[in-house]
Amino acid sequence: MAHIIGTSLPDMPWQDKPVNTRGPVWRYSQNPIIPRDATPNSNSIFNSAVVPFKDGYAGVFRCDSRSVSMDIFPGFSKDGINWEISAEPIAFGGDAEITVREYRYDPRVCKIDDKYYITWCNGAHGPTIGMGWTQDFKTFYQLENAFLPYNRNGVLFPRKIRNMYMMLSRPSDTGHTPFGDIFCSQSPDLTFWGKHRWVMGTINGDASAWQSKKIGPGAVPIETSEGWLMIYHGVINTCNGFVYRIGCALLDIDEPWKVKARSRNYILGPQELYECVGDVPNVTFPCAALTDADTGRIAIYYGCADTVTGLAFTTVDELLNYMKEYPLA
Ligand code: BMA
Repeated sequence: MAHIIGTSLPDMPWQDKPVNTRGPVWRYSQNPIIPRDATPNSNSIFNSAVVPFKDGYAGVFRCDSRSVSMDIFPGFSKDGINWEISAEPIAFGGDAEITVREYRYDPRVCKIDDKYYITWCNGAHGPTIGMGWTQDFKTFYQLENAFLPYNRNGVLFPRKIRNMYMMLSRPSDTGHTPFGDIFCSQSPDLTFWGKHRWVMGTINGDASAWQSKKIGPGAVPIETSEGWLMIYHGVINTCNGFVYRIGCALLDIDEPWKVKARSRNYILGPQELYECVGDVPNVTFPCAALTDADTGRIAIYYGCADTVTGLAFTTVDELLNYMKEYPLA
């Protein structure tokens, strides 16, 4: 059996797989866990990231306001399900030339050593990858933007690989990008990024049409005995617009731009009302996962219809077996 390489998290959110579940992922029965109006001025709360913190959890949440501006907000939870989200967005310290805010959205949080690094889509003369860190989710410091515009979906690996920090990302354009592949970049210091390697692209044609338009990394990759388990989003363009689904792939442990397996089928997609109806219909968008190394359990946090936040469950074996059952040849 494959196993997760990481820490124990025995109290993480969990429900057993219901009988008659089709596919490797099942939803939390009380979804959505975060409603659109959980803060005084929020229009929507979605595409957000959580991590274990002290004896509970902390997170960084995308809350669009009722003037429909996009920003990121800290939050805390005892159980990973019920969240207290700050009414005030994160204020970063750091170089004043860097901390200028245009817009900020789709945060990820990645613990490396004793710091929690936040990456997000940062407006800086076009979207790019903003970076910052915190140790307490109260005081935050911003680093240089990782890349030139345009880029979205910067996702760090949770440890150095061959002595380099690594980050997955999806280069893009200024607008609502009609393309997108996943790349892997390296840095010795979290400031200078290079050695940009292509990881994987869209699948044209009929083989796996749900990921035919663009793909982008989602949760922080999960280290397993078989390689890095990457949970990502894939998009198809339909007569009614984009549909965002969730897939998984397995990346080489030392050279994570090399893909060892990838699922032909999506693992989760918009099917429930709260995933299909909202400000942007038909979007499931993963930004985080909690894991328990003892049991192989995985809890995926995902934005639903760009409006609310959902939770879904799987295990490392479910995902690895599904990639074997429905391989992308
Ligand atoms: C992407 C991003 C996401 C969003 C998705 C669907 O380009 O803006 O934040 O969930 O579109 O609208």
